[in-house]
Amino acid sequence: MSKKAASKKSKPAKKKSSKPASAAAAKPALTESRVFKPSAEFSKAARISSMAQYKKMYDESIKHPDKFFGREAKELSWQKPFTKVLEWKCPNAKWFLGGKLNVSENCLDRHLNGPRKTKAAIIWEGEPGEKRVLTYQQLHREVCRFANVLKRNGAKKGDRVIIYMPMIPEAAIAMLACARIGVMHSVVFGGFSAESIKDRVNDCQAKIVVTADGGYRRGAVVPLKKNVDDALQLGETTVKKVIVYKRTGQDVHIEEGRDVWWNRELEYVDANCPAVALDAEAPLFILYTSGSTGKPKGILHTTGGYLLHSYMTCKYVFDLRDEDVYWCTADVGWVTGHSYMVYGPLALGATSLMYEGAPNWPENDRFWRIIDEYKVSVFYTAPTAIRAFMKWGDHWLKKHDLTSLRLLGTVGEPINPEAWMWYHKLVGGGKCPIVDTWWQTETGGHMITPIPGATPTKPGTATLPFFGVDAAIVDDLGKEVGKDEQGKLVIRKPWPSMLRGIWGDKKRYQETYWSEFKGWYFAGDGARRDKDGYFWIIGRIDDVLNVAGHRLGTAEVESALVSHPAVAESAVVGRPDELKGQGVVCFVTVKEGVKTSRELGEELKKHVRTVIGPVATPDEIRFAAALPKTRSGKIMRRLLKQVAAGEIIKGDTTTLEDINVIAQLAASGDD
Ligand code: 7RM
Repeated sequence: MSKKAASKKSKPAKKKSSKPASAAAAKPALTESRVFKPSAEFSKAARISSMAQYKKMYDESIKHPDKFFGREAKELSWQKPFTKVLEWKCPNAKWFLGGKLNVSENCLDRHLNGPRKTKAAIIWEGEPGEKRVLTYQQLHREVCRFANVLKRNGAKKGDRVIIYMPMIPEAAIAMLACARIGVMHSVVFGGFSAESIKDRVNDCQAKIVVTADGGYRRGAVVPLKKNVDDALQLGETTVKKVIVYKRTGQDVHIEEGRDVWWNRELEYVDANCPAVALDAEAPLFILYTSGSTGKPKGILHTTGGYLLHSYMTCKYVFDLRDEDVYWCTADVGWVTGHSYMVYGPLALGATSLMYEGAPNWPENDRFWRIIDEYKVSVFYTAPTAIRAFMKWGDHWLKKHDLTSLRLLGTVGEPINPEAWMWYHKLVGGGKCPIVDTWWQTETGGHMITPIPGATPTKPGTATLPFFGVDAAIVDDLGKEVGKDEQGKLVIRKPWPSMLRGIWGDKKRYQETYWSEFKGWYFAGDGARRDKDGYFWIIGRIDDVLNVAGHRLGTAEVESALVSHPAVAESAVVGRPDELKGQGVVCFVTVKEGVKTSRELGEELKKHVRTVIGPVATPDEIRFAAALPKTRSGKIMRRLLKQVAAGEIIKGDTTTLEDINVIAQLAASGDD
């Protein structure tokens, strides 16, 4: 990067030739010439304040990972020091061997010996408007008490607990309580349905479910407890206890002998609960994420490496300080909520803001209102939210003072340069660095990201790899592609917070991530690098959609559709969507004798919502007489994508069994 191309005041150095893409799905702007350097003021105060410093640290992290990570890991609190940093037998990594520690102790107890004791750990606002602040001391107490409630209800080291909660502090309390006693949690997003809960409960053989009566979302009440009841009625279950937090006060069914009230249980326990010394490789949590089959994968993360990486990235990427009010808008049900609302910020002793509800409740300015009121200084959100804010109009922001912001972040999908510029100018007032962080449920934390006091940024690129991350873009044979050429994104070395497996499925772990290229992690994303070596993530190259920053397997939606009695076969594809990045289009063939209609289309949408949850709601159902298939019977998704996007069919169709079906599909839009 030439010095000339970057101005000090964080203004575009050159304005020409930057054609912002209008939709998120547009190709990355490799011609992007706008470069934004962090201001001298920001750099000076930052932990890493120059590219030279970043490069030096990066080189060490790659060449001498033992030394680099061994040193960083000493900043955590160890009950027994580790004796070896890494043992790598692909695909199995062990970090910090011999070491013992506890994640909850690192997030809580160790902050109680100094001024952080009375500092806000969690600032919370409910959707209806209630406010709560939990200091580190208070959070510690609540976590200890709830850990004792878990024990009282039979939780033992190594057990699995499902957490299905609204965005209230008790979600974080439940997670930390599990971590404290060596119980694994699996948080299920509150927008998932009974059926999804059941699948996850059964897959991980959970003993306890922690939930609430309900939660608030866009003025309505989400019937969480009812969904749990329904889930547990769907066949045999391993669940012995359901612990229910009273959030909304609505009527719920209480199953004698199985269900207990969180609030009542607290009366039976005290606030003493030692943090169990756990092996650095002890499992911490399972989080389910979509893959290219109908069955979500239970991604397994362990203790020491995961904690170190979430801690380190909060330190270097968000450059979090004691004075910051940090807000990550992700739900706790996604990995971002795990690493960047709970574990990372608390391990660093930061103040983490948590908001329960929707960004447009009661009005479109709720987020700006919160930033203004709490003087949020570091703000982390998703491109899909930014595009929605853009659409709602600038006047919503202008009513509020956003000058407390000093750093902005994005995650979840590629950000289109137009949205990046809007975020930079209108939210950041032109002065805040933006960290566009590429990572995955599997990676546990940031992998490709700017370092805010060092890396010059360009709208639309996640820029350069984080410490220890040996990222490359390769062709199908594993050869690195040239500048500006598209290829597959791989990681060639193990990193501390990498997934340790797929729960109960060693084979799938090996096949999904480590078989495409021997010895390397295959991320499932396509990408390119520009002349400065910056990574431009293009998006998934497998059958996984990214709808409003949420991962969704096309096969999951397909299996939900075929579970409806009217459906014979279905194929689900994504189509570019201005707001959500991708929309869900379902091609459906019905069974003999079934009549297609707009009503049936609506019914199928509702059916998918019921089976998977509102996140998976199809945008469009298109009925077809047949689906286009190759001679070997494979559905030709490439063609369907083009049909769904309204493009003219191009490319090779010679392997099509029945070319006529294409013409019929193109004309079949039902709504
Ligand atoms: C954290 C998270 C992972 C997938 C990943 C990408 C996409 C995430 C970015 C991004 C471009 C980014 N976990 N993705 N961040 N694409 N730029 N900054 O999102 O497991 O739910 O999704 O999301 O395709 O593979 S996730």
